[in-house]
Amino acid sequence: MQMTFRWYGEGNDSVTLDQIRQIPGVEGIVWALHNKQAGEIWEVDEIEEVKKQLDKYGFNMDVVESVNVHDDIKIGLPSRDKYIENYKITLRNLAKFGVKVVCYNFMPVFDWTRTDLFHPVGDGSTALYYEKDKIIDDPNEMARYILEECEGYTMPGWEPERMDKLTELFEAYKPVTKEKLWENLKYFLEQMMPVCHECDIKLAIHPDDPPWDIFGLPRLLVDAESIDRFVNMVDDPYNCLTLCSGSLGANPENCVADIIRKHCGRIAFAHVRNVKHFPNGDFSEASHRDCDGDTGIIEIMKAYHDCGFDGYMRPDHGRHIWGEKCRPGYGLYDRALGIMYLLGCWDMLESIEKK
Ligand code: DNO
Repeated sequence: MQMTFRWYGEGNDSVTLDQIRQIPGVEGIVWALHNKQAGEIWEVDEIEEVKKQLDKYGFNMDVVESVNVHDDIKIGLPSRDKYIENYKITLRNLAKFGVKVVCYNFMPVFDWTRTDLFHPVGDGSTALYYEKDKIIDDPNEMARYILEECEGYTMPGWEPERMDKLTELFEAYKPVTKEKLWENLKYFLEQMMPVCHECDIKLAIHPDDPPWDIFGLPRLLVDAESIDRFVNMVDDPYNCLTLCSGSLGANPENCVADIIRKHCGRIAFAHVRNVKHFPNGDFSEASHRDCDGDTGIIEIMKAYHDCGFDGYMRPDHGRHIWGEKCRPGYGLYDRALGIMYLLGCWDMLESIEKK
């Protein structure tokens, strides 16, 4: 397993590479060109610039999160082929710098969705929170709220340019049933696989977060069954998963450790995060410590260890603690604590195995 840490880039993150270097065990930075719109080509000189920054601190740049997929590909419009060609060029450019895994998602319109970005946890910290009843409301309202509450940061998938076109986007997605979306995902993957082989880059889909339909939009990767369908639909070692325990774990019916045991060979990238459920279906994100949530972090780490997982891992969202001002879910302190917890579990499992 290789531990990594997500970083939004110079001038775009409250956390610095110098700080990340001081967290034990971090080998690579999970990065992206966050100024790029979905569908745009990532140019060699832009990638090289990031490489230089990471090299200074001895970090690898093996994992990109994310190269976003243009809505025309998800909707299945004729213009998708142009965007698919751009995606291929981007992969080829990334391969020049040794990138090994590209994370992406296939969620219509929105990326991950929460109703409260700074919800009090009860100990003075705050965390991302999802209140089921708030989601039935107007998505325009939600978008406005998200943009206002981001403390000047743009959330992935909630870029202002896209939010301006929300009504149009919803209209365009109207004919896209769940089955159609599966078909469009298959089309995209079948186009990409030869390039992934050529470039030795694994495409690793992020599950839908939360793992159910929202605002009437279909969502695909939500449970064990849909993950089986995904890996079998394009049965290729380069068609992989970013297994996000917090996304899947938002549904108490999902057993993330079982999914890991079944598909470990197809998990290229592990997001480890803990979620606490409430009886009415709301959930709050929690610290990585197993007993602070319901996701089963220890079982998850055991599953990865038992399966000999040799992919990349990162702590996922953290709480906002010690008064830190940061991108929602992406501060330094709680994610650093998360890493120490995950590495603590891992080192213990290793030492038991060696005895
Ligand atoms: C949330 C992230 C997601 C993820 C994208 C991948 O914090 O895990 O935004 O990066 O869904 O495309």
